[in-house]
Amino acid sequence: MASVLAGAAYASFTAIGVYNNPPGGWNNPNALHVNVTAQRFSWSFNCTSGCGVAAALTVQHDKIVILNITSIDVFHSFGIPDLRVKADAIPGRYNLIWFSVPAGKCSSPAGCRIQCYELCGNGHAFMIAKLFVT
Ligand SMILES: [Cu+2]
Repeated sequence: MASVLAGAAYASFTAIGVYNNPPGGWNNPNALHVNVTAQRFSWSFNCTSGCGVAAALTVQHDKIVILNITSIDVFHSFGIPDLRVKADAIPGRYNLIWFSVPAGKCSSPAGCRIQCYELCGNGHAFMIAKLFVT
């Protein structure tokens, strides 16, 4: 029993370590840095290298992508279910999260779905964007 719990604890803390430590650190100059802004009922993406337009984020396979997420109105939550990525989008706060898309994920022309996970008003269900991978 104790070894099961110890195994679960080890796996949990290992996973937290991965989430908290992107390869190369949060200021990795080789990563794609994207400012993500939530507002009722849309997402907008702003990249240093021009990767985004409203409602679509385009990244390369295996690229480290670092998102800096905020909101300009109410609480939202940014999520990419296929990549198990999620972070709150809160006015006045900036939450960092990172991911990279492994080969074979999100590569169909339809891309992957980005959606809001915080009930934010009557358009919440339609607060959807797309992740495209090249
Ligand atoms: Cu919402």
